[in-house]
Amino acid sequence: MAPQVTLFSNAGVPSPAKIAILLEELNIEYEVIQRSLRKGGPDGAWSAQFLELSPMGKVPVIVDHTNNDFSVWESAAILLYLAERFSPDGKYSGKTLEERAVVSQWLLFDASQLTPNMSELHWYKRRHPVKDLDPSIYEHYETEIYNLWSMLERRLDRQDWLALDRMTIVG
Ligand SMILES: N[C@@H](CCC(=O)N[C@@H](CS)C(=O)NCC(=O)O)C(=O)O
Repeated sequence: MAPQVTLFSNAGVPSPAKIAILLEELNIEYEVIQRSLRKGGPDGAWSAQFLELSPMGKVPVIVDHTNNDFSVWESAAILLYLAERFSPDGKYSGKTLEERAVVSQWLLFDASQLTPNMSELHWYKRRHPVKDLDPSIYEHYETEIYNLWSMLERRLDRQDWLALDRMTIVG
């Protein structure tokens, strides 16, 4: 069967997995196309053709073949789009104003707090360690991340799913 959705991804990075989990949950027929990050050429994320789909030259990006090849980049926006398009009853994105507010709250918490702090620490500590960097730089990110994960632990001590009483786009 022709795929309903194409997911542009890269096997070595985490963000596209969030999209693949939702595509599976929604039972959407999809294909995954790998893009080489920080490279031009036919398979590169910096090729002129890919930059038309993803102006930052990053993954994930989706193309919805059931909607005139409409494309979306930025994982939080992709999650919202897929949930609203393929599950319009609001099961995954919230059925009421209040449910949608709680889902948005955790979605934005991830996009603005959790993932950026973890990415920065990963970048400087694992991928590009700076010799003799003041340890307080690492400590700043480690403390911040510890506090954010503690907050998630406290939430998940009280309920099975992060946002609502069921799985949503934020888990
Ligand atoms: N906020 C974006 C981040 C996208 C992003 O940074 N993707 C990484 C992989 S997880 C990437 O493509 N990195 C390549 C680069 O920075 O050039 C999202 O959530 O979609």
